[in-house]
Amino acid sequence: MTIAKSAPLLVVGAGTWGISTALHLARRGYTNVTVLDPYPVPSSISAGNDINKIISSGQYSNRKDEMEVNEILGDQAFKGWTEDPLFQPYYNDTGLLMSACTQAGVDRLGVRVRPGDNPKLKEISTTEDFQSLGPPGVLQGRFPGWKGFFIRSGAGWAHARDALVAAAREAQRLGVTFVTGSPQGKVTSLIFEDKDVKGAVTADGKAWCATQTFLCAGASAGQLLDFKDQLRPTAWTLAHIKLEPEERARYKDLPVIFNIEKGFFFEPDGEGEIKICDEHPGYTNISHSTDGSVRSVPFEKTQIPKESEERVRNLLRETMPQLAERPFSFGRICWCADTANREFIIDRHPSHASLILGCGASGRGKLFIKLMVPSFDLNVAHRVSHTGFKYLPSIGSLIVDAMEDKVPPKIHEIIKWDSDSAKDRNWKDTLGRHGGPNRVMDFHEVKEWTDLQPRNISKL
Ligand code: FAD
Ligand code: FSA
Repeated sequence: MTIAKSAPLLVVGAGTWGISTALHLARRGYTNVTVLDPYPVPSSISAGNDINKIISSGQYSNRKDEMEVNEILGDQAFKGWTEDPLFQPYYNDTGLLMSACTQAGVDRLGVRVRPGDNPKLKEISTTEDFQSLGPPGVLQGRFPGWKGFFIRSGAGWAHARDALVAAAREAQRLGVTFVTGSPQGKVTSLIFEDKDVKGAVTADGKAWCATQTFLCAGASAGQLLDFKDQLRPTAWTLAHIKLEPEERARYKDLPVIFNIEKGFFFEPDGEGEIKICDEHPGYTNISHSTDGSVRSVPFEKTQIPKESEERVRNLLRETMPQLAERPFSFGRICWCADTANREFIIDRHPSHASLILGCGASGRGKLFIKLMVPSFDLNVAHRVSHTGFKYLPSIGSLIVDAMEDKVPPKIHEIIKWDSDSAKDRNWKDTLGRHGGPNRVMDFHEVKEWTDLQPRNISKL
């Protein structure tokens, strides 16, 4: 399908993938692009609106088709962080510890490394090994039962919020119009007409007619289109601890510490805040409709469950006990959209020809990684997760390829609309994740929440 460069194009959602889409449309010379979002950029409900996100390079599967696709997408993204002048300033190549504790966890541990000898990879097992990954006196914990690998370079973190805003500003400079805030940017429905989608209507009643519409609304996408159970909004939590001014320099250059059963944390940001996430299979907010259908409904909250606070503090007790009892300076829940097989959905809708989907950024998980670290006896296949922020520099290009009908067939096969994959979906599937109670939790079960000071993260 040939789309005129001046055709009206509409992007629903100015989050991670919507901004990337707008940027790449503009870079390819499309001159009439509008992006709608109920919140000013960076949206307070965007999963990407965060001080930092893990960035890691490619990972390798033992299934040739998936391995190839993963390498291509991973390489494109990493190239963006390291070579695109727009994104380079936000990437920090600090290194990344990938670790686990139980045998099941270790068996699930995926390391983005080619089988065989990799000089960037170091096996870590003793308390002293773990402690020496950080600057002196920072990782004071005993790391009880931890095992892992340190990826020395080619992995680290990006300042997520700043990178998002920089990409949106660049898209704007190249001519993209952002209509944000509610009601004017809040899409209430797509315009379904003649079996197609002809744009979207916003909460102020305005109809935005478009030649092509991109749905990039993250965990909220399912409120605008029937995904045939392909999306399950699932939430995780994050908390911040603010260091004292005199402590900040000491914690700088801490690599990303990630235990796939317990959680992860980063070096402090410019304001001296350390972000910590607990890891688990996630929280849903399930509601049952009278017609028997089941859905998980996202909501906004700048608090976290008390049980989550306890998991974060436990992670700190094992790694940086000196911070374990400090008050949190911020916390929130953060929603992703999990597909049934954890593959992305980047495709032209099969029955609405002018609708392009950029959804399901939950994680490329059908990847089976062969680890060749002899002492761990991991010479077998494992599933890992690979979530969507790290693709910010490049994913929009693939989404625009979907509009231009030029996604290479081998990639299309893996990221296509695939409602069969969600048939009789198990809404409780952990999708290969570990941690917490090792089951998908639901917010209806949460009895107690933190009482943290709210903060407006939608304004810079
Ligand atoms: P979002 O960024 O959430 O964007 C969706 C947008 O749609 C928002 O701006 C929202 O305001 C907008 N929207 C909603 N409703 C409407 C509407 N009605 N009309 C118009 N617009 C609407 N990934 C990594 O790569 N590395 C990490 O370290 C990492 N850590 C994570 C930690 C946590 C706690 C969580 C929850 C996720 C993490 N991820 C990470 C995953 C990553 O953040 C997401 O995969 C990615 O940001 C999703 O991008 P998106 O564009 O699909 O959704
Ligand atoms: O490897 C990574 O990029 C980690 S993404 C962080 C995370 O919190 C996951 O650990 C979690 O399982 C979920 O996918 C949300 O993102």
